[in-house]
Amino acid sequence: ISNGGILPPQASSVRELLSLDGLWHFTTESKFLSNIEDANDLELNLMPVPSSYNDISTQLSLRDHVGSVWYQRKFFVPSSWESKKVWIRFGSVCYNASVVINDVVVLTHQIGHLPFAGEITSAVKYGEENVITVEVNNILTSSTVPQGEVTTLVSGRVKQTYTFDFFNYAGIDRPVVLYTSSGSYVDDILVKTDIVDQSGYVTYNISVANDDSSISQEISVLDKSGSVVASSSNRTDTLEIPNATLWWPYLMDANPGYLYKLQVNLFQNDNLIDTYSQPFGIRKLTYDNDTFTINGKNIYIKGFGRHEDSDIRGKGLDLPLIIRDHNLIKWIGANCYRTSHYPYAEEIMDLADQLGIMIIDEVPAVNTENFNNGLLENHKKSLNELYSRDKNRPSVVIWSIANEPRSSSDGADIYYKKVSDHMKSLDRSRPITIANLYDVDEDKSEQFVDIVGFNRYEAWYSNVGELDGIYTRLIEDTTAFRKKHNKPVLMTEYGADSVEGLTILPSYIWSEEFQNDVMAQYFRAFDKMRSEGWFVGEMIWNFADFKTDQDIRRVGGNRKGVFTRNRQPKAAAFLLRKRYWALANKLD
Ligand code: BDP
Repeated sequence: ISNGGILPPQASSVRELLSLDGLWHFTTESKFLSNIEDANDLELNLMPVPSSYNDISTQLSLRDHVGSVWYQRKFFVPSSWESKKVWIRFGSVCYNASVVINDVVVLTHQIGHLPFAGEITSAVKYGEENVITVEVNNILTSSTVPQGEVTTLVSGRVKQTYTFDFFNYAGIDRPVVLYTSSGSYVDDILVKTDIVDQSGYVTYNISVANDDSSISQEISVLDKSGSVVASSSNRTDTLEIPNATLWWPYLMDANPGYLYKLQVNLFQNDNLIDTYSQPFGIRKLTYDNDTFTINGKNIYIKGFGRHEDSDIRGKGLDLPLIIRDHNLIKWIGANCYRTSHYPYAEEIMDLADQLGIMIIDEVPAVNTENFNNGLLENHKKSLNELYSRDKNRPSVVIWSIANEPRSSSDGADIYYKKVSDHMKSLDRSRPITIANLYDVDEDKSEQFVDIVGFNRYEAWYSNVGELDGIYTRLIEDTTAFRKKHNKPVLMTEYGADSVEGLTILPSYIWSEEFQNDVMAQYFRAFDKMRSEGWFVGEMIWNFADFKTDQDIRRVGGNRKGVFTRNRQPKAAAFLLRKRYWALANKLD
């Protein structure tokens, strides 16, 4: 594994790129048939990449498979690549991956939802066909991130159990690419920005792999039209951009999501050996006990918890779906979402950067319990990889270091101090949060965050049907968090399930009316708390319905979406749209 950066590969005059997406051979039994026509069962032994594998076939056994599966395909490496370094990069594999090329293990990786890459220069045959096999294992244990447990049922079948509330999809769910580089290359780029008066300041640091004294560089900052607005010949520098166009969130400015590019050119003896174009936005975040600001303006978050989830493909990257989602996000007037409960695809994060959608970037640590050292190491590792991938993204405004940890248990305080110190050692420019489940007196984790996030399901999981209690209880709860921690407070989840088309008047649980009535009561409470200044945002659970493990509280999955799983609006979407647009006009 490359122990340096994880920059997304870019095709350029010096780097070539080849996609390995498409149909791969697939088996749960580690033996590949030479011809798929030889298969004597009903299912095709073919699997699309990218996609989760669970819902592709008709078999319960594959949907609920526990353990390894194998993917295999052939690929051709051009002879012209022989003089270069050759790499392979996976956008993510859930969860454990072992990559074999022509019988040699070239790469292994644990932890889903995060990219990994490795050099395969000496493993491939040039000007010939090669075979790649990827073993993907989905077992979750007490020390993996996220956690799970494997049990044996009365029938002898092995079952993966887990406490998190989304289906445990697995597979090669993001793109796979081969690419080339020169012997020495741009391994990583770090960009930080600041604003003083009208000027933007861009501080960058370029890491070069296999560096030597014959290598020099030219760095330029390009604006959106491609004009050079600043340049340098240093590896590390701070450049001034007079009259900078700032990166603003959607609906906080007429021109949201403005991106510059840091163009990095590496030379060796006057030859261009690498070139990389790193997008970034000029923006300044501040946070203290009372406020959270961007470019000097207070942020009020109007957003969602979401999932990467859709019919058939599960968590597989789906470009039509992600464009539809972001059209809906713009339509509804939201300015933010949390990547609950794991890092989302880089293609999704790119859209957020470009559209000015703020992101609360969450690690895959969901419902963490039974705190142990192995878990802590994996939790930290996932933070390292998340930071490494997303550190330059202007859209990322908060790091979420956990969702609903069992933070009232013994050891939770020690554990979360370590996790939060670790995140702070990586990045102090962004605040951190935890989406907390517990009451203020039970929770031991929020003392270590900058913005107190909490999830509440009044009139749903607690005091079911009691719409008239929501306002008082929520204000009491939120104020208690504020009093104890003296920090900004953010509602990271609230909501109620509804089955689209189920309409009952007067409202009754599971109906569209009930979901709307719950929301209306929360809105009253939010408005009251907003007037106090330290309440920094509201995020409804969930953007869209999504699949979960089988549970009698779930009707084909979790139905708290304001959109259906197929991305059509429920009544709730229109109510939310009215509120988010009204808030945008008031705040501008
Ligand atoms: C919260 C979890 C979220 C669930 C949601 C719910 O953070 O993952 O989907 O509740 O139950 O506890 O709808």
